[in-house]
Formats: sequence, structure tokens, C-alpha cells
Amino acid sequence: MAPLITHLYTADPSAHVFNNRVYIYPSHDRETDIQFNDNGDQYDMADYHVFSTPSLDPLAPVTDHGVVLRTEDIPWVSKQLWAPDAAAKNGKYYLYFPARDHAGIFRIGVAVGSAPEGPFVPDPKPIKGSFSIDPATFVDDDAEESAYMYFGGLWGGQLQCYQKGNDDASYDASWLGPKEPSGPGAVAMGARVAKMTGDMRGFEGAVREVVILAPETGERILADDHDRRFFEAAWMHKRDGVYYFSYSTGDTHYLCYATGTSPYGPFTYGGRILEPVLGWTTHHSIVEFQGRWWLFHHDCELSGGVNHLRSVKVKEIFYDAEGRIVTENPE
Ligand code: FUB
Repeated sequence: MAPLITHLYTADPSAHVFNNRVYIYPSHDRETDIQFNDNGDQYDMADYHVFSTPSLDPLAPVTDHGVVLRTEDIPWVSKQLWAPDAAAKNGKYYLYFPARDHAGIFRIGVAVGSAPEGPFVPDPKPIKGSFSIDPATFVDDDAEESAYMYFGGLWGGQLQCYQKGNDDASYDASWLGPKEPSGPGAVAMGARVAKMTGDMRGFEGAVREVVILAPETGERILADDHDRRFFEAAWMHKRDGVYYFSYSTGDTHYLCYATGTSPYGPFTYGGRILEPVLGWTTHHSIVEFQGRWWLFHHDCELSGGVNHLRSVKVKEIFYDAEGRIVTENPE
């Protein structure tokens, strides 16, 4: 499959169906002189575009709706507009984005618009209680349309600095950098999840850890199980009443999923969605469109393998009779 967008580098695609059209909210990768390191400093993005298409099969031309938010529009941000997401509720559209604040700490912000393609006006401060990266917001199909934000990422994403708790008082700067828990018996850190307030601009109640269990033991995945532990790129979708929590394993480059019966988990590891693509990172979203399920992801084919210059792709995914996702190979 060819990249969907070729006039810009784009990554971390969060796809949603609004008004019977697929909208894509990706990171906008750009060239930089910053040397590659395991802290992700070379991912130095400074704005967001929104894209959309009316058809995936056949693929109709993808419209670039232009720049919808820039670093200089957001008072609390210093740099690194990383993987965004969007949500709709009560006729309003919300763009969620992680970025470093002026102290260098990743937080998650929200910007509000009245159309899926923006423009979006950012709140002047990050979401209270937010930290780390890669927000993914899921609106459930219950009567209240309860909404949840999943977030977190290891190494450059700073999640490992919150091992003692989910607040600023627990933040431990000695864990900054490409570090994570390890050693006999150490359990993997989970992504975080918080219920959103009715206005979609804050967290309601406590931030919780997303627990992933190994099917063979019923116990938590271990920290050194790098083929299965959560690293970054959380996503949630629901199919036939089952909650599918999916994520990247980072340094082993898999997209994996785990299933559960509640949006809070626990989730039981289910398998791989996508084998490693060209490039270090892998990051995705899964969306149902016109009765079929689609995986949006990225690779570095267009840039010839430059890790921080990525391009969004899409492919259909399939489920077996038990609801297991069939593993795909990159194309
Ligand atoms: O795009 C910057 C970071 O790279 C994202 O936040 C991660 O998920 C990884 O794709």
C-alpha cells in the first residue's frame, strides 16, 4: 500500500469517522538537524494538519485541510507536538495533543472546534492531572457516551518517571531518558486511563493504570517481556461488546492488542496486529468504516528509512470467528 499523504511527512495517525467521512489526525514530521537518540529528541514536530477522505475502497483523494494548530498558538507548550487524537461529543470536536511544557515535562492539551477539520482553539493550560504522551480518546456507546483517555509512553515519553503514582508529587526525574523497569519479577508499566469530564476538557476521578495480563498465567505481563509489554501508542476500539486495547511494543516494533470487558481493563494479551514496519516507531489507530475495519499506521518507506520522517498508510484488518485479530504484514 502506498502512503496516503506524499506532500508532507505524517505519522501516528488517529482515524475517526465523522459525518460519514474518515478524518485522520496525524503528527506532522519534519526535517531536523537533531541527531537520532533513544529519547526521541529528533521527533521535533511543530504543528498539526487534519486530513480526510470519503472512501477507503477505492481510496478517494485525501484532502489536506491545512494547519489547524501550531506550537506558537499554545501558551503552555515549549516543543515537540507528538501523536494527537480527536473526539466528538455534543456537536463539538476536540483535538488532544501531547507536548513538552516549559519545564520540559510532557503534558496533554486539548483544543476545541466546531468542525472535524478545525480550526481548533487550545485551552491555555494542559489538562489538569495529565502527563506523558500519546492520548487516545474513546467515546463508549452507553447512554451517557462516557469518554475515556488512554495515554502514556516509555523512554522519551516519560511514563517511567511516574512509577510511584500518577501525580506531580510522584514524578521522579532520575528516570528521564531511555529507561524503564527491569529485572526478575518486575511487572511492566501500564498505559494510563482516565474518564473524561462531560465537557471533554478534563479528567473526572483518578488516573488508573491499564493492566495487561498474560493469557498463559493470568498474571501481569513482565517488564522484561519486550515482545508483549506496553511501550506507547495506546488505542481503544470496541467490537461486538469487547474492548480492544492496542499499543506499540516500542523497541521490538510490534503493534499488539489485548481484550477485556471494561474500558478500564484488565485486558488479556491477544496477539500481534502488525509485524514491524520500516522505521523504529510503529503507531496506529483502528476504525470501523462502512462495515469494515481499518488499521491506520505509518512507516518510513517514503523517506527511504529515516526514522523521524514517516508516512501514514491504511490497510483492512480481519477478525476470526473468536474475535481474534488476524496478524498483518507490512506492505
Ligand atoms: O511521533 C512521536 C512519537 O513517536 C509518538 O508520540 C510515539 O508514539 C512514536 O510514534
